[in-house]
Parts: sequence; C-alpha cells; structure tokens
Amino acid sequence: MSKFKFSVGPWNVHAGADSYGPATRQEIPFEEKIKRFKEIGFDAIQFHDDDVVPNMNELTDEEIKAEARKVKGLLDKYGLKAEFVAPRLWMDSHTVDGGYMSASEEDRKFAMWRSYRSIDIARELGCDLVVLWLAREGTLCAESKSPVWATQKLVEAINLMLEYDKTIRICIEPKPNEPIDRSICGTMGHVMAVSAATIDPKRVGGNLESAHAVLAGLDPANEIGFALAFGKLFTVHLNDQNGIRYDQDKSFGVENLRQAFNQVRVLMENDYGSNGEYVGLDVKAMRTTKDADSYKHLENSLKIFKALEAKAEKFDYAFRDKCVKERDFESLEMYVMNLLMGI
Ligand code: XLS
Ligand code: MG
Repeated sequence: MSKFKFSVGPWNVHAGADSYGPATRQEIPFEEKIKRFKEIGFDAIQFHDDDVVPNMNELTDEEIKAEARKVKGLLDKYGLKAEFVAPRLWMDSHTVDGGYMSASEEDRKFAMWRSYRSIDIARELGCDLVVLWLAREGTLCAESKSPVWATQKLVEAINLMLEYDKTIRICIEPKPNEPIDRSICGTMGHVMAVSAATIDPKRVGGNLESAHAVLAGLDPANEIGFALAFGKLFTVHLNDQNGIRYDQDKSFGVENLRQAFNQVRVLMENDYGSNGEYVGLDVKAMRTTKDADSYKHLENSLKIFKALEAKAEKFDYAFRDKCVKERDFESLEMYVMNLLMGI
C-alpha cells in the first residue's frame, strides 16, 4: 500500500500526434478517461482551464463557472478530486508571443483574464491551486525582450492573482526551454526567487517536473529537495527524460532508475503528502503505442513509483551513516545498486 495519493491530467492520455506527424490513436472522451484513471488507482485529476471549459473564450464569467460545475459533478460521480487548474495560454492565438510578459498590453490583459477564470474554475472544482507552466514566457529572439522587465512582469501578474483570490495558491512549473528558446523562469531556484518577491510568498510555490529538471541539466531529486527546504513544493510532475533533447514525458523511472529512486526517497524522507499534496505523473505514451494500450504508460509509472517506494522503505540509513563516517562512498554506491538490482 502506497502512502501517497496520485494525480494525472487528461492530456496524459492522448492520440499521439507530434510535431512531425498526425495522430496514431483515437481520441478518448473525457468521461471515459477519468473513469479509467480511477480504476487504475488515481485519486485526483489535474486540469488545464480549457480541459474543463473547452470553448471558454466565447463564454461569460458566469457561464464558465456553470460549465465547471458540470465537470465537478463528473468528478464526484467517480469519487475523484481536482488537484489544480492551469491556464493553457500557449495554445491560444491571443498569447502567441507569451502571456504575462508579452510585449502586447492586450495579450497581457488576456493572460490575466484566463488566469482569473482559471482561479474561478479551480474554486468551482473545489481546489485552491493554479499551476503556471510558463511555456511561451521568454524569448525566441534573445534581443526582443529585457529579462529584467520580463521577470518583473511575471511577479506583477502573480501578485494580481494573489489579490484576486485571497486564499488561492500559485504554483510555477519551471522549464528551461521548449517551446520557447530561452525561458525567464527555468528552474526551481528561479521559482523560489520569484515567490520571495511576491506579496504573499507562502502562497507561491513550485511544481517540479523531472524531465524539465533534466532538460536544465539538473538532478530532479535535488530540485525537489530545494523546494521542500522552503516548504514550497506544492506538487510534482514525475516522469523521465533521455538527456537534453526535446521534452519526452517518458514513464517514470524508465531512463534513470537511480535518479527516480532518489526522487521517491526525498519525497518520503520529507513527508511529502502530509499537507494533502499529490504525486502527479506527467507521462505520455510512446507515439507507436496501440489504442488498446493507451493507459499502459500510466499503469507502468504507478507500478515503478510504488516499487521504488518499497525499496526506499528498505533503505538502510544506519549503513548510509556508517559509510559517510568512514568516507566509504564506493560501498554506499554499491549498496544502492544492489538494492535497486534486488541482489
Ligand atoms: C508540459 C507541461 C504541461 C504542464 C501543465 O511540458 O508539463 O503538461 O504540466 O500545464
Ligand atoms: Mg508538466
């Protein structure tokens, strides 16, 4: 039995289209997905604003809330919670060159409108968390934007969200690049600095995605630990990534099992989840996956996480301390390898 609660987003079961080719699987209706998520063992669903209200740009504020209430009904029907809502600004033609730090004042206003509506939707779904994946917040052409101005605009935008709702929490999901060339807030260190600069730092934290840390050349477990040290790890997006290349969202642990083990261990050592946090899995199926296997990567990721949890429970801290005292890191490393290999 895992001591954690797990969450997932509807985008984690997708039809397989990528930048170079069309879909390879059928789209699955939303209700069917969440029913299956529950059966597989998930406790909560993560949402983009337009996962909840697809045509939200054409609706009034009140109509958006009414649509969100219908989705809350579906969650209740399957005994699921909502974990967060994230404004999907990167897909919208209004924010083609970024939202909060776009050069266009009109686009910045639109980004705030979507952020306020995301807060409204979160409230209707019964959650208090808004995630900001800052996909297009940065530059494609380095000279096009001042990084000082852009950083200040991000802080201003978050302050407006904190003022709009006095108890909502804002959670930045950092990523160093892609789709943007150079991002403004690329690592957990950046997130903590932005948080500290806002009007209510307690309500601004981070969402560490393993693959994004790898893309920044950093260790995901240490990034998790950095946010935990400040009490600001509001959620995680566990997955895996084969080196510094396009974002892969591989199943958790399939590329680097030791790194995955250390992510589970740092979460366990610090009682992650005791304030209601979920272990989110932001994983995608490989493009060639057949329709019948649309959920296999999620089942695999859960199995791997739970197996590593069992390994972490067995971790011999007394032996670790002895090795550290004797400066015998070769033995400690071999101990970890044996533990993972089951020898
Ligand atoms: C993409 C992001 C996205 C966010 C949610 O790389 O991981 O899925 O997690 O907006
Ligand atoms: Mg993510």
